[in-house]
Amino acid sequence: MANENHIEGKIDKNKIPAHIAIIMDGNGRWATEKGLPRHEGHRQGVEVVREIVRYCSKLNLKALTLYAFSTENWKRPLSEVNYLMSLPEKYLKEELPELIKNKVVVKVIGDQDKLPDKVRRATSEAVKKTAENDGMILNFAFNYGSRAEILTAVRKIVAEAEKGKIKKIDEKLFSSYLYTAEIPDPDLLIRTSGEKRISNFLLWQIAYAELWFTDVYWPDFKPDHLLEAIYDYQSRKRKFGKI
Ligand code: V0D
Repeated sequence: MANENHIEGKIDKNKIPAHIAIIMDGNGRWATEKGLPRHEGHRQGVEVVREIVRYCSKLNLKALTLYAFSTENWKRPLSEVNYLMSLPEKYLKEELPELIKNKVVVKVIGDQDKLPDKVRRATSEAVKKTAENDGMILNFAFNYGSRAEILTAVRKIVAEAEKGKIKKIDEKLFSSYLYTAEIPDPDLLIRTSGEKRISNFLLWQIAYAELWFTDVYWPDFKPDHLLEAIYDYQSRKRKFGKI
């Protein structure tokens, strides 16, 4: 890591948020404003995923969750959906060896049943090959929707309760039925590209998260922007402590 970086020196390395979640928005707009087809924005978006994953792994985050594809994204033109579906394989083909070297644990949350077989095979291979690692959890939200996740959990809990298998329904039990069961809740949620919405992302899990929004489009997002968000997170936490 280069150390002339001004913002880097202001960060308290002992108070890095354990889990950062990112809504990677603005790829299409980035491309359109440059007169490029939308898929060029997605292509550049993958490069940024690479860079940010490496950087977070070096910062010793416990978990990084990236919102890659929502259940609403199927409504996009077929050509764009098809291009998006090629990205997990492309990313994993190029990055899996390095992820393994860095002890990263790859996870995927969302409804994987409705994904093309080819894509599911690629992601489940990565999940399997990294499951025993002990480094950062890299969690891709892929065909993910938070309300559907909550309803799926409710249905499972009701089914098991009817069989008399559940004693007490509390927050801990409920959390254990979500896709994110093994992952601590996010401390910091970042959304790029100026929209100030949650868009059905991790509704239960962000109950206590700090929210950080930037106008920067995802393809222009740099490690320095991440540090800016972490710096802001740390100064908000300090204010809380002083009450
Ligand atoms: C495009 C910007 C990595 C957002 C980032 C299918 C939109 C790049 C993945 C990925 C996407 C997903 C699962 C996995 C490994 C990698 C990815 C999609 C889009 C949607 F196991 N980037 N990426 N998936 N974009």
